[in-house]
Amino acid sequence: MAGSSFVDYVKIFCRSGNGGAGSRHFRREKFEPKGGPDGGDGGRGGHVILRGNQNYWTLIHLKYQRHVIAGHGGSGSRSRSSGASGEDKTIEVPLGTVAKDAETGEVLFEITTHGEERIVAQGGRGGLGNVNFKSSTHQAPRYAQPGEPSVEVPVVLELKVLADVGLVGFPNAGKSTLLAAVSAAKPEIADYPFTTLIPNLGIVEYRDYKSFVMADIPGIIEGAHEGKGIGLRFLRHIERNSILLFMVPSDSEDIRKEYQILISELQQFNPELLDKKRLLAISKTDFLDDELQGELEKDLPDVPYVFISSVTGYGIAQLKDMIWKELETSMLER
Ligand SMILES: Nc1nc2c(ncn2[C@@H]2O[C@H](COP(=O)(O)OP(=O)(O)OP(=O)(O)O)[C@@H](O)[C@H]2O)c(=O)[nH]1
Ligand SMILES: [Mg+2]
Repeated sequence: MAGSSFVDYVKIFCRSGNGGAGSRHFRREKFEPKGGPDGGDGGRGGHVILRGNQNYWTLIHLKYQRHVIAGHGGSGSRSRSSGASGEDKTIEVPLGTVAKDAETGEVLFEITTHGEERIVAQGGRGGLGNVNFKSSTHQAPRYAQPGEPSVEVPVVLELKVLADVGLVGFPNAGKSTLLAAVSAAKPEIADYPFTTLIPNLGIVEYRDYKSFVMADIPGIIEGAHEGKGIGLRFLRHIERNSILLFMVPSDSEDIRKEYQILISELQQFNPELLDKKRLLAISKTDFLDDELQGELEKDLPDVPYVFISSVTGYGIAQLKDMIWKELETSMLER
């Protein structure tokens, strides 16, 4: 199935490394039998780090990665030598990954930019060697600090798709067909509801090498906010989309009403969704003549709209222009 590798939730047990112990060494050399303390510091324990990587789109590469364990810091040693730092472990994640404490559900942070690094499990600090504790009154300290212990952090990583345009519509509205028509994505398309069970993303090429990401999500039905159908689980994927493209087929009994139902589902799920720019595409217009289109236009909701057919290509260029114009405006507003 196209996109069956879409993994948007993983649980990983992370453990940082212990800090290395400080050393209690005393210098003993041939002509200096009481050379004083020279024990170096222990090395820092390794961190477990999350790093944003724009080349990843899902969490599939982490699906079987249940444990990530960083290295322990080395002990300090003679001649003020510090112990080696423990090896850090870095987990690469797609942009839009939210890290939560797996036990409390508390959001730890979110990765939104390429190269951004956040520590999930902090490595233990290395202990100070005895050389640090020497003072005028205490010339020969026989103690050094132990390293700090490691920490264990079970985390849940959740992906919110960072698309520019999210497709919102009832099942069968033609969302996947549109995505397939404008991008290289190959979502499954069929003449029955709920063909799409997991989101599909596609890159839409626009003029002059510009492009944007379109997210095709499973159809939303009346009552989705109460958990009906499968829309609810994926509604969170459109929380981050900067534009919502509503799709209602031209043969719908009542375009305005269908649009209102979609709006009300989104609003009941999360009212902030309605702060986004909205566009309406009336889909499957390949059998529509001008007269019928004129009739439909008389009773459309108050939102910028375009008539399209993903089969003949009718209105697709105009749709892309509209999307790009809105994206440009929202980028300027940011
Ligand atoms: N004639 C015509 N048929 C279309 C058009 N777009 C989609 N269809 C048909 O409508 C049916 C549903 O299309 P999909 O793209 O799978 O619809 P969807 O919105 O992704 O549906 P779900 O994944 O179930 O939510 C398929 O049989 C498509 O071939 C169009 O522009 N013209
Ligand atoms: Mg679909």
